Amino acid sequence: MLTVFSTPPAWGLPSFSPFCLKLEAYLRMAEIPYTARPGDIRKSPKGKLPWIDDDGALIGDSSVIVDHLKQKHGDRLDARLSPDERARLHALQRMIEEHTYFALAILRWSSEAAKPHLKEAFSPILPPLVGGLILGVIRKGILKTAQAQGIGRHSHAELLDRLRRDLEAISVSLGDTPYFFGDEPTSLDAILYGFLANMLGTPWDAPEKAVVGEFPNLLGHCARVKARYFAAPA
Ligand SMILES: N[C@@H](CCC(=O)N[C@@H](CS)C(=O)NCC(=O)O)C(=O)O
Repeated sequence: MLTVFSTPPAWGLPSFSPFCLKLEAYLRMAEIPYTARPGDIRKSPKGKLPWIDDDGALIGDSSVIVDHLKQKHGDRLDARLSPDERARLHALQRMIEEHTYFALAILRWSSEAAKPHLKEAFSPILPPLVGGLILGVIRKGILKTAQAQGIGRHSHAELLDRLRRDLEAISVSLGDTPYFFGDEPTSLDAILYGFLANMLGTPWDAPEKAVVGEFPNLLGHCARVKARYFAAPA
């Protein structure tokens, strides 16, 4: 049996982490049965969420997990892609996971309006008395890492502009097809869903929501994946 350890459901999403939601989307698209459980990050092999327990094998990092699943079950989503399409998938994945993510994380974790919603979302996985303190430590850690990397030194306006440029590249690449590379989803569609649903699903008036709203085909993509893969429980 495959168990996914992730952030718990919140704000109408199965998980409020883009990487955890990406993994759940991949599993549903590839029709691999799983159970999702809130994860204690201290037990994660890479110290981050998500991780999986697959018949006793503990594996961390959503991309390492997807590679493992491809080895075990076959490459159900990406096998048909040409070398050129694989190159585009790789470049967009790196941009989304290593750049868009950090712009999003800074905007989320530095928002005053987000604070009560993050506290509520984290409450099932944090101890009741010191949960608020731990959340403060997590917030500091994320913002400090972003400062050290460099992206955290931009203003919010600059971050929103960087986010807009990433989304524009994704939007142009998606075009007017239902999914990247055609009529059926690939692993890139799972990644994009994890991020878009998290940007659009925030219960506070997050500025990143309006930026996504500038790209009708991205709104359509998010709605399409949600209707097809997340209408029913796993
Ligand atoms: N490369 C990792 C990134 C995972 C990641 O950054 N997860 C976040 C939640 S969205 C996390 O666990 N953050 C806690 C921390 O950094 O201490 C993956 O693809 O799984």
